[in-house]
Amino acid sequence: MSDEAFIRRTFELARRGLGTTWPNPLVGAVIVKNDQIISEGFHIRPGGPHAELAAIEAARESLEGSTLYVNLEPCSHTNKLTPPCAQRLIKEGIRKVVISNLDPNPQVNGQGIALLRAQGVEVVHGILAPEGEKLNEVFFLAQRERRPFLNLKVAATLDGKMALGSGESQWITGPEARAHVHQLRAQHQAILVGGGTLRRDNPRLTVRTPEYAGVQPWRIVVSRSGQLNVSASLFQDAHRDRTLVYTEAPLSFSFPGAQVTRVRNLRDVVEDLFRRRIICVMLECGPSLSSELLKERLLDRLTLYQSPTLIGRGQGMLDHFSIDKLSQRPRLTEIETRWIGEDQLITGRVLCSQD
Ligand code: AOF
Ligand code: ZN
Repeated sequence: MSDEAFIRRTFELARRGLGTTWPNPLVGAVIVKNDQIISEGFHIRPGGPHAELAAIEAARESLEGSTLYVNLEPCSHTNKLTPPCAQRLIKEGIRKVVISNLDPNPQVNGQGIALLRAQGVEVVHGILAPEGEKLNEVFFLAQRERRPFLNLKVAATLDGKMALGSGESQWITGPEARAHVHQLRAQHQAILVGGGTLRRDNPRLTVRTPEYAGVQPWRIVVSRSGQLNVSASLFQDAHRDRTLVYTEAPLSFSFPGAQVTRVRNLRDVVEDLFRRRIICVMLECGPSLSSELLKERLLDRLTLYQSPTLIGRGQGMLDHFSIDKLSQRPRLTEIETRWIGEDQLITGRVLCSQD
């Protein structure tokens, strides 16, 4: 098998950690001897073994002279409980390490590779690097921009409407798309809504899909007025310790202080989320908050469930966003589409214009 094929396998393994590794990256590793995979591993959760260590520990034979494939540069930082992976690979007698991406984490960032090379380990990197970057788009953006990655999820009609003028919005998309949203929730570290959505829909923002039983992302409410309903599910249900509130004016009721933060703007919100090590956020907010986030250039991905129906006059998904020239249009890149029941899922990275 080629280097590309083994690296592709590390991507597959890494993806098994999707939803549980945050704020850590998705990492898979395979160990190869005589062109055969002798062991595999992946990172499952923060505090747990890194992918390389999981693969080493799963091996049933000596690793002397073997090659390790891993999608992210092995770590070299020492301010933690377990020794850095690079040192461990050297100790095991691994002769060659093949990597997709360098680790942008300033504590690693090339030093893992330097450590391996200094000890005579052959290192190759950059294999399928664009695919590796895509797999870890959240981790890479968070490391580089010191803020969380925001994925806006919208259910809208062909003419871009999320609701009637009256506010009625249940349901725009079919049952398959709605089930898919629950899987998507489980893959994110947090789900964010605005105060308006909370008052109108009283959403639970729970994951209700059997294969993700036990997974509960953080729930985040962003409000200007602080006028929220204390009886809302997010403040009362069994997961209320997983609810965070960001508000400009004081909150209208009392809620544990560590979960309530006064902010001046959306930049303050994302800064605080990053400080709390929350880096992968799904937005389920309405047109005004979505529009404001787009204006602030804080939308990183759009995940649109598009129903093959029309509403005409109603609430557009970005009704409060506007531009002066067509050249200023934000654009989706790296688009993927597929059908989910009767609806089409369209997702891509949001690229804001330089104008
Ligand atoms: C992972 N899993 O498989 C690899 C990582 O907090 P720590 O000590 O677990 O270190 C996390 C950092 O280690 C992470 O930000 C990344 O830079 C590096 N590599 N992390 O969680 C892994 N290989
Ligand atoms: Zn490591």
